[in-house]
Amino acid sequence: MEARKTVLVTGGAGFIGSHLCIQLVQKYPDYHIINLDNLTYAGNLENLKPIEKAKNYTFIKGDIANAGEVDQLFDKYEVDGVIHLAAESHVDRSIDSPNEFALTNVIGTLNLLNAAKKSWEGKFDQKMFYHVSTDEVYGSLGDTGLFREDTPYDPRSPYSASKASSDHFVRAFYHTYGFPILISNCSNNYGPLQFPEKLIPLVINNILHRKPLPVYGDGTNVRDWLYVLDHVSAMDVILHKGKTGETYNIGGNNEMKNIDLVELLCDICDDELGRPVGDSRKRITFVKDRPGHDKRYAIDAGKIKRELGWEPQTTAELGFKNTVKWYLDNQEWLKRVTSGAYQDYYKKFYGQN
Ligand code: NAD
Ligand code: TDX
Repeated sequence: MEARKTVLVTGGAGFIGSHLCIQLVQKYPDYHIINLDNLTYAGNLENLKPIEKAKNYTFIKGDIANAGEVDQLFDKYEVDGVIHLAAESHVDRSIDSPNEFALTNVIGTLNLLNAAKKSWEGKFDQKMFYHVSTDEVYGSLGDTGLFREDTPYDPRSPYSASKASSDHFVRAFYHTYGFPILISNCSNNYGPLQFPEKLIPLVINNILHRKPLPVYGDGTNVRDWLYVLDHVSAMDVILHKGKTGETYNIGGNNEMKNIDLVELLCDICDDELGRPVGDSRKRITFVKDRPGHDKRYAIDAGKIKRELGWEPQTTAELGFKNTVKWYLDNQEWLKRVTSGAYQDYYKKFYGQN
């Protein structure tokens, strides 16, 4: 992508999207960054305070599942690139209400593809649709092995099924219409601004309030953790250097069993909070397992390193410490997002949500 471009980020008020918007707006003053987000429970404009008044940034409240709204945006703006993150993203919620995941993650993606294709007809060579996906589409690993870009898809939760389906539609547009696409499949992100339904902020929040720390099953499930700003730098590199039609896996080279991670968080928190050694570990509680709980995710991120020169920069030690510190220093943020006060504000501001 060249300079002076209009880049549409979808889901830019969520965890990863807000870090991405801040980075793009500040690093590329020549770009116009448009953030399209429906402000679901996971979207929080407070996350975007550092850029809310920036001249090269526009926020639009809109629903990707509404084709009319998406078409209107593409009629109004000459969009050059899309980085598509908007999604329902929590596996546990997908087990409860799979249809919402199909609507946003599949139909929403299709609406964006249709609108971009119509608007970009005749100029595909100057455009890019970058779809941000997850390693969960590859399914579940045993004790060994890594997900590669050519690992067959085997999604096992409604969430990962919806993400897999959206990946297939994006690739289908490339093969069928020559539509310009990029896809990345990333492992578990962590860092500031993550909604406290996900393991790491949930555990930190519960430690703070001396509540039980729920570990699903026996705690031996493994995730590969990547600091969110490393994901942002990978997306930046892929957008600018990625080869049209290609998929890149992004990972942290940082596999951990859930129980080991929760114990580590307990220890960092106790240290930071001046609590006795071992105090929080006493509240670890093994609870009923997540249905269909994928055993292990692990990424081979060799392709993006070889071809685009990207690898994670943040060590686990620094990343987890920074993350814990951020939540401890931002307890008001935690309080607001868990109380739903920010949802009430949006309802008042936008009339509905
Ligand atoms: P998130 O849940 O924090 O944020 C999602 C954002 O999308 C929210 O701001 C929400 O308001 C918005 N959104 C939801 N439905 C919408 C709709 N219908 N129209 C417009 N906006 C809508 O998610 P996240 O963790 O930041 O993940 C972002 C993307 O990255 C997702 O596509 C996810 O699948 C992918 N991903 C996440 C991780 C991770 O560990 N969090 C890892 C790999 C890939
Ligand atoms: O309370 C909990 N206890 C627990 O043991 C929660 C919320 C989770 N877990 C386990 C389940 C997982 O093995 O911890 C692990 C991480 O869980 P989540 O934070 O819910 O993440 P996960 O299901 O692995 O999915 C995440 O990474 C990939 C994101 O939510 C997805 O959007 C992303 O695609």
